[in-house]
Amino acid sequence: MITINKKRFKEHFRRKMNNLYAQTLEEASNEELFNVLCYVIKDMISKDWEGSRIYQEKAVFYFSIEFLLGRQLKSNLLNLGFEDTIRQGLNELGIDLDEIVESEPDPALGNGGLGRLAACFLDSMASVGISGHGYGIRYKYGLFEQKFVNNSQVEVPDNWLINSSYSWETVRPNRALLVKYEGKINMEKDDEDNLKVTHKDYIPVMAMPYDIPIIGYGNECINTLRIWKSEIPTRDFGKSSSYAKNQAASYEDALKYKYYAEEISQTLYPNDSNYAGQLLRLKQEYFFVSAGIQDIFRKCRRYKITTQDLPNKIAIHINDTHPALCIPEMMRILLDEEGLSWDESWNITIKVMSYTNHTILCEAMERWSEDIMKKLLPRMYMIIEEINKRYVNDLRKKGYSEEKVKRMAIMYDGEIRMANLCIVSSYSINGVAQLHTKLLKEEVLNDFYEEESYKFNNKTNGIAHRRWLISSNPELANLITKLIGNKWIKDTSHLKELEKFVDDENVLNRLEEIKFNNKVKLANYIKENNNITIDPNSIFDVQVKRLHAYKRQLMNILHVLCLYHEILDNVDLELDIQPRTFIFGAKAAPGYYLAKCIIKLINCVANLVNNDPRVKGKIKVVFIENYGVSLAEKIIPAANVSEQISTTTKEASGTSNMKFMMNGALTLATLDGANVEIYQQVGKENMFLFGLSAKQVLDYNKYGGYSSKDLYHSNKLLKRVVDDLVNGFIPGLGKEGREIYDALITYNDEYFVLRDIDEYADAQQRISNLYKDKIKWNKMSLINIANSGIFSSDRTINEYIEDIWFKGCDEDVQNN
Ligand code: 26M
Repeated sequence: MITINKKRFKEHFRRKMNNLYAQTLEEASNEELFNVLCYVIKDMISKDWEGSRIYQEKAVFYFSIEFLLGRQLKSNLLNLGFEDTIRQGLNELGIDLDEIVESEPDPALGNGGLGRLAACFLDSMASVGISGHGYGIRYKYGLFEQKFVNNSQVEVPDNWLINSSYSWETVRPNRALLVKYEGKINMEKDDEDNLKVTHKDYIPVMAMPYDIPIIGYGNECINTLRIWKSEIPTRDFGKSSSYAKNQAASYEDALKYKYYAEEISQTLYPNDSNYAGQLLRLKQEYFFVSAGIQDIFRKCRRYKITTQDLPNKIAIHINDTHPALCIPEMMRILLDEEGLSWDESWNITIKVMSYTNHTILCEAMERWSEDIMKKLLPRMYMIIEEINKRYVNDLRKKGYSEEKVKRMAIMYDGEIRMANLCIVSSYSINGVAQLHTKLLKEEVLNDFYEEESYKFNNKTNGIAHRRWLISSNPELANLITKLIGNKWIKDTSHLKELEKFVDDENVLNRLEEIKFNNKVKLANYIKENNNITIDPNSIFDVQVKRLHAYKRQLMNILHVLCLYHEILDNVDLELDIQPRTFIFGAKAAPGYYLAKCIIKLINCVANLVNNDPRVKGKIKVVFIENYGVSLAEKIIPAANVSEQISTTTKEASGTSNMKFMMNGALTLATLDGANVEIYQQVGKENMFLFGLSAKQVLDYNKYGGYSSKDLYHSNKLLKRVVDDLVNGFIPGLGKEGREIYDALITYNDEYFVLRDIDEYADAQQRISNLYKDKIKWNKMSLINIANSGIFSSDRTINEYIEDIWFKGCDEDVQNN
């Protein structure tokens, strides 16, 4: 256990300030204070943070093109158990820890769900105590900062490395590696008749590793997130002829080359659903994959692990298809560098790789043009081609129809299908919630499921409860510990014991009070940042997530418009409406026009409703700018209602649904993604369900039969709000209204907004009615918290460990 002593901490802190900045504490800015604190903590953990544990047991390497870490200070202090001592120590030095916490940059090296999940998994791998490490990219610019200008989204670059470094990271120039692009592949027989593969005339790019410590909760486990920065090679990596050639190039060529190299880790792609096929993206994918796989082999050589023993010593996890090139890259090293045969290499690779699918949206499936692959990564191309050839041969031997072979092939019609590559080459394929996995098995990947059903399994997502409950909602965490002790922190299944208090009015009142306090804090933030006054006594109804048509923020705002009409229609009657604040937070991919139109619509409706005196503040709409991890930590603890309203079948899992539940919000949901598991935990009487079933959606998609126009013409209230989009009723909304109108009416409402909105409105009405009965509401809230334990990512990670990583490939089953 790492221990801390207040007196020594204070001395250490002063000394570090002097070492780093040659100044006194009084002269330091908050950013400098943060940096100093960060370095002091790194000093304290440095003994425990070294690689020696690797290979004592099996090590897991989690490859992800995104890690949405969020701020680390609070979470590190919590996991180390240092928070109280450091808070006091700093206090005695005249420094407020909370101010330092707010000066930490928030590394936004991810888009949303997938990247945040990777960060929660790192926390849990360290906290359950396995040697589990992340490999990713150190983007110079993370996800853009969002600003609203004239109600529309404007993207500003996220310059998170403004001081060119990040205090948690340690750069390791000695461990830089070379990644090779383009060039030619030479195959020659050597004197002993062995095939020798060499890569000639390639463009070398250096991968520079930056390590971030990942600290486990209450144990000595400190793992590493290694993210790579791309640079021109600054030293000779062995016999790199191309490097020498580039040294001799003209000044202009040297600049071009510098740009070529540095561009690779420059920016995170801000897409989270649409595959676009840009060359630079493929460069990024190979960049961190090649560096990571080479790094793993280097470690294995250092610890004298034989290639045959690899499957017993390491597990490589592919987070969505973005790191799929792990497969051919591992094959390349085994074949070309280790000199193994194809069969030997394949048998090792397939026992090491596991893959998670995160989406069934067709447009998100990665496919790379064969021509691009051949030119940029010629050796990867050859290996994929060989994997495909052998696989397709096997399928044909089994007598499958050409139709079926076509569907299952890795390469087809000039394209490489990365999901197919992952499925064929991994021993485990998992979905991220029960329904999602079922859809993979029965619909999207059915051919593969019929072929190798033993590979498929479900791992319902989870969240780092230490960050999402203990750090972000300390009052609630303290209440829980006061009621049931602290066992739940290590094992969240103990939360169930809270159910004992379901009839305890003191506890219920305290729960309400804590929620109210969190709402006041959020209201203050919104006042300061948006200059909108909101009433903490109103229902805080929250939808925060990426903006996408399938997530149906549109249905939410159209319902707000319905309420607005209702108020105006009855302006003299003083309707007994439960006051509500509708809170939105969402970034749209910069190229996703419809999503941007919906952002503008929400902002315009907010202006209209918030400034109409006839509304008398009964409903308010707030769109919080620049939603991200740090904001989520402020918003989620303050929510009464959690909006999880995606078109059934479209949201693979969702994870904010779990965060809200754990913080005592009640869920308003379709039976989609992990909402199904929430329903299994609390029953329909403790949440608000509505909307089409999965089967209904699948049937509409297969057989047709849905007409949004018919609904629009037959439902007056619906027609009225849809017409509002185009008749000038919403000031400031221009052509964007038409775009949305067309999506709903002209293009037959792909996501069934109009089909579900009536039932949605009913569910909203039930919420309003229930909120009047505070005791009942608080009981439901308590039941939700008590049953949220299974959504800890510790549970998820333990399942990955048991069923996938440490179990490995079950050969007997495979041979059946
Ligand atoms: C692909 C190609 C080019 C550029 C970007 C991408 C891309 C980036 C991120 C595609 C998808 C990306 O993320 C998808 C995602 O976040 N999926 C979400 O994963 C969560 C964790 O499993 C689930 O909870 C969500 O339901 C799912 O939408």
